[in-house]
Amino acid sequence: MSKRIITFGTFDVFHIGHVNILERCASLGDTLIVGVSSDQLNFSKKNRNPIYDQESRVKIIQSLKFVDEVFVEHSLEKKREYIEFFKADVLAMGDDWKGKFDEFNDICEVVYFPRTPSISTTEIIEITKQI
Ligand code: C2G
Repeated sequence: MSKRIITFGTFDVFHIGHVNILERCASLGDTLIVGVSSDQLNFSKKNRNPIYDQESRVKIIQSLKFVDEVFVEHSLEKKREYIEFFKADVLAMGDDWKGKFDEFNDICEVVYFPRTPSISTTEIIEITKQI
């Protein structure tokens, strides 16, 4: 049976850390489904608007060869519904979320990958501001 992997993220100012996590997620199974945070959800999480709007972020993620399905994540509270709706066998995230999604291991396997060191959207924004 084909194995379905789901992951979530904002993926703003797309960078190598994002490529690495999505590649690792895809390596766990056959189909990779990615929930991209809506602009509104990003604002509620980070108290700022993303640099790239949700339409652009979705389009970037859709263009990756190891991504199969993309949807907009509207609410952090709906993770269980998303996992069930997309029939995911595995939920995979970077380890900055370690432990945060363990409650879903009754309906799927939960995997955390090490973050790519020394790069983040916030850091890129800070560096760019200084130039
Ligand atoms: N990531 C990574 N290495 C980095 C930066 C990010 O592995 N250097 C991973 C994160 O761990 C996450 C994914 O890339 O799994 C997306 O990161 P963000 O865009 O920062 O996503 P975030 O805002 O944390 O949203 O429902 C969960 C949230 O929506 C996740």
